[in-house]
Amino acid sequence: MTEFFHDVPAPVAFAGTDAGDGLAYRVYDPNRVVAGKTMAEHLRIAVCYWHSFNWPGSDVFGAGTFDRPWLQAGVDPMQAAFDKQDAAFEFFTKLGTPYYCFHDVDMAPEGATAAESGHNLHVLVERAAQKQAETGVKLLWGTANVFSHPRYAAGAATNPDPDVFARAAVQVRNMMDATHFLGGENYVLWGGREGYETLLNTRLRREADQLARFLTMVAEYKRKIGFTGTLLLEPKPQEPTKHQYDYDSATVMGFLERYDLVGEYFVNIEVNHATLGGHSFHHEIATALDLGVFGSVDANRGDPQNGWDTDQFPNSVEEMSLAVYEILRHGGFTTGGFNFDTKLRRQSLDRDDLFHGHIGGIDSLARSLLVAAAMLEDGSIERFRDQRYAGWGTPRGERILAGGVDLATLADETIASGVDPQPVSGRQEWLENEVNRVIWSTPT
Ligand code: XLS
Ligand code: NI
Ligand code: NI
Repeated sequence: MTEFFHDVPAPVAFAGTDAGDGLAYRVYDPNRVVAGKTMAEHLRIAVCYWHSFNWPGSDVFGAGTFDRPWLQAGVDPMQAAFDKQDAAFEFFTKLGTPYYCFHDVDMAPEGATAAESGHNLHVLVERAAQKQAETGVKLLWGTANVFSHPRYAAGAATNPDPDVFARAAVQVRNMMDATHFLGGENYVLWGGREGYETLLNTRLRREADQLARFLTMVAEYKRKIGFTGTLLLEPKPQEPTKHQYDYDSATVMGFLERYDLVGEYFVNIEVNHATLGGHSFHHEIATALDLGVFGSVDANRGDPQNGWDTDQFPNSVEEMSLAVYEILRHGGFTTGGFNFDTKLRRQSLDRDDLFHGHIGGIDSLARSLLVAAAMLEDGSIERFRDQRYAGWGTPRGERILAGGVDLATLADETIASGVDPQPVSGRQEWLENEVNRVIWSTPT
């Protein structure tokens, strides 16, 4: 087997912040113990197959720019898929990350019929199992791409045509089988085209009922095959559709409640999708955790000036520290992890650019983990929050919340007692300074 990343020594090692400008981890030391677990156990990093190996660097205005020989026209599709898989596992191994994620069509070429596509997938998945056994790399999640093929232009589960729903069922059934067979820890459904372009041709209630029916069938099939991983929905507000139904974590939770699916599905939150929805990443993480629906993360960020999914490598320690803080505070990931659903920029042509992108992102997460652990240990933010809500822990607060008093009684009692509450500072600037104090003072 010829090496694709032949200029990169294997594997990329931890070299500390004094490392030169070559390929090395400056903060991420997989075996370093932080807050009771190793960095690798906390972060559970995954590399995505699609942007890194199945995307040629094209955009809406131009052709592919990357050096990905298996994507060239005229190569035999199965041989190309084997070469791509070899390069992908070489990359995972050299990067030293424990997990990867893929869609069916990233790994296996689509055939002329559903049966032929299923066969191709089967061949590639058997080969992936072999590669996983050889390298020790594991599958964080699998997913089916039911949004790229023209048949899905009007949605998969939400399509006006039941035959399209049925074709999506074929792909999802096959990918759930594949994920189960490969020991995947989660199964993701991103509703790329489960939304609308115009309300003029759309029946909202019907499409929601169809989506719920599909998700119910998926949850039943999970039990039928004995898959013990987590089912994850990936919220996104728009792109490619004008409006996507799984808009954000709170919308997903409302949908799960409406269709009796609470406990069956959790969310895979993407930094860039949170910001496209007009939220901070911190907001989406805190909301999902508080709603009990948090599952996993796609760590790629957006560009603050662009209104689309730029899928850039995470590099803001402040942004990621606040999210990791909330995750740690709730006990960390269970089956989830940080997937790099990240894209290189179209001008990043060298093979080692793929390493630089991932290494920088992983180091930023590792640094954020150190800061988050220090924030937790320091405790000043939680102390402040506890104090701010302390009134609700008094008998008076508890009586109100427990339903021990009705509106009129409460009003009458309040008038009689002459209660006159005074505004209290929210201390936002002090809290922001506290975060920076920890960021600046945490050693690497
Ligand atoms: C697209 C999504 C997609 C999912 C997997 O914006 O992020 O890549 O993660 O289908
Ligand atoms: Ni995305
Ligand atoms: Ni994603």
